[in-house]
Amino acid sequence: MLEKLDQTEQKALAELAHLDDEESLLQWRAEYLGKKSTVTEAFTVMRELSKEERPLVGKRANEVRQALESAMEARREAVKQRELMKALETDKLDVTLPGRTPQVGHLHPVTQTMRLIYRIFGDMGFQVYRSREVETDDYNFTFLNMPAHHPARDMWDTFYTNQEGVILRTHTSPGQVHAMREYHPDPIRVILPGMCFRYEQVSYRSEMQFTQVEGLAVGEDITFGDLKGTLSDFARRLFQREVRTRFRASHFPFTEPSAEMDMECFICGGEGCPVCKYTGWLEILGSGVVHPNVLRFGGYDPEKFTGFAFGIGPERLTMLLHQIDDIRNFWRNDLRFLEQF
Ligand code: FA5
Repeated sequence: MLEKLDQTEQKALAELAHLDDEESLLQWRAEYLGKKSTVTEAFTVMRELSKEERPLVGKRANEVRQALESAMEARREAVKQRELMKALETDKLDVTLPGRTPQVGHLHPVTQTMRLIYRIFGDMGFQVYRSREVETDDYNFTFLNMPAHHPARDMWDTFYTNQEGVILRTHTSPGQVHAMREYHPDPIRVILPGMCFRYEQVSYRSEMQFTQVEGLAVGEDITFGDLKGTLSDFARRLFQREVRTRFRASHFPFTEPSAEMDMECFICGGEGCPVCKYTGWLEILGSGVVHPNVLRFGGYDPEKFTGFAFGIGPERLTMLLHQIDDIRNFWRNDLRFLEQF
């Protein structure tokens, strides 16, 4: 047995010197230190040996086991070091290589138009006033001079929530009353941008979800002339040239008198297309002189104060600015469209 142990030790150590990965090391351990190895066999057969032989074999078997175990640990460490050196050699990081450019997006074309609008009105002294997209029926209609069952409510098809009296706002006008209630009795000059929702037939020029930028000026001696001057100047500043606009008499329950402003349709050059419904003009906003009842709901005395208000459609302006012939493109999320702006 002693001889066999000596031979095994020599053979095992010789083999170990050639192993260079973890898997073959494990196989080696199973073979020379596992259940069927000579070392384990030596401990099993010891019982059958004579009293003299037993301690000798026991001692030798222990020595061999320890020698093999520590040799294996040393080999394992060496293999690990070699692998590390190899990795350092092959996976070298070349910091001089040009980096990969991250894909940065850009602002949505309508957001870009909104920002142009903020800047123009900012220059004219209007502050941005944010107001909520989910509104009460009172703010969206009643305080805008449209009591329950008023037929004018039919102008705006509405999304209702399952909470009584809570709706998605159909226009940014409810913000007028929020602003008035916050600022009264001081004069006001604000724009109120944001999303609006209408349960409407979608078309080339109309979406169910779209933005508006409301404007509101309240003070003493504010007239319809101020409104017209402000909006004409706005159009000039936005398009950076003289553009043809026209004011059409209209009706809104919360303004008196009321008007809509159309702009020459640049999409067809005035010749007529589906966007302008073959009229050569595109409606871009509704406006008027604030109705005395709305001033009263907002906390202002209509004997002393007057005001004007307007609601612009930034999608329509973006269509004119970039000659886009279908409003539905804005929500399609098609990169081929969006990347052009
Ligand atoms: C209103 O919403 C009024 N609140 C505007 C107003 C404000 C009048 C203050 C008086 C005083 P109207 O429904 O016409 O009005 O919409 C105003 C503008 O929003 C339109 O001129 C158009 O540019 C845009 N707009 C309206 N509906 C849609 C739609 N479905 N899709 C895209 N833009 C729309």
